[in-house]
Amino acid sequence: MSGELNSTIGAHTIAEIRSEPATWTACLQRVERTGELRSLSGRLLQNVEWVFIGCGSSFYLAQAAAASWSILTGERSRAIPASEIMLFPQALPVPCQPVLISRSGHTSEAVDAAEYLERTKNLRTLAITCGVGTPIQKVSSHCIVLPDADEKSTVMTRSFTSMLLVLQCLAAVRGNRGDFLEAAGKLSEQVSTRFDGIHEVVKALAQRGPFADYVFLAQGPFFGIAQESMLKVKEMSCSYAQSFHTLEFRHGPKAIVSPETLITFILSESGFDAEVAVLEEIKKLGGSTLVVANTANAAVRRSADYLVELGLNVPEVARAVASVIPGQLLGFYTGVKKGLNPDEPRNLSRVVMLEGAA
Ligand code: F1P
Repeated sequence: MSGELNSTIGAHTIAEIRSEPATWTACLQRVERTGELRSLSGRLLQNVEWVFIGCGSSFYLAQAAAASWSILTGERSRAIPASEIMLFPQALPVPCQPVLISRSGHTSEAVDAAEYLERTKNLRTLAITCGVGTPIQKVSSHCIVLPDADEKSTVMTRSFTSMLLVLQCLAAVRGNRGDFLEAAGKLSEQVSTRFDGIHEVVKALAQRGPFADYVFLAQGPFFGIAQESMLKVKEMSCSYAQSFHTLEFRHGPKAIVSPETLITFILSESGFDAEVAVLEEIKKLGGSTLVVANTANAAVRRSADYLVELGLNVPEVARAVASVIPGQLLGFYTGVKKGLNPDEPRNLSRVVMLEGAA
């Protein structure tokens, strides 16, 4: 029956979403045991721009990682889709420190980009992946492998948050942000205790849908999180979904606001007042709203039709991984409501290999 979850529909995906906090712990324990973040931090380039590269979810992860990198280290950074490296190589800042992100380690655009950077540009790349012994590991000079975060599902959930958290920890090591590292260790427990509350709000919201259009808004390190939330809803529920920087939404996109549009605000603390002003404006225009905030105030409560309050006692940038869970659950439960199986998204495969790739 549409909207009801039987034991097989989406079983892998929901289990992988639920396992996120435990997976973060497993990944952090692994890199702690190997000491690789410390050894890598010293071996990677200084005084150059860091370029985070990926495809799909891994590109949105790159966006969140690049913003986090600059915040935690003070170093310059940007995110580029792997295809751009091949099609517009002149847009790449050289020298730079490239970081390739790929859950599978097989995506041909990512592997080709790594090969090009190593061989043609003579740059030593760092890769992060969940697969063991994959092509990207063979091509890249350095590689962080997180097998605990690998998934059976086509859509990325725990692999996204785990790879992002580990890259943030690498940034924290490099930027001497002991406070971040301490907080990262506490995140799993804090999110575990709040998971059921988040789940309840999002499941109830999905039951009210589906909406004609889903919009995700955020700024700074949360923009990549809005992008990934948008992708989760598209992939798992075949819905029309978009994302924008929150204040950019005023510059044209707000024309689409209506009760049939669900607008999700992922609020930061740094930009809280300015972002809440957009929320209030959109509510007045008649949009349906979901707010994901660490702590809500009266204005947020007035304008949020649905509210997820994370209540995490960690630095702002460490909340990024928790902030994507509502979008993952929204994609999942909207797909189920529409009679789809989120484990088998339409037209998608787990790995994208371009024709002619090995
Ligand atoms: C990730 C990705 C996913 C997407 C799709 C194909 O590739 O592009 O984002 O959901 O199913 O794969 P990668 O991280 O394995 O390179």
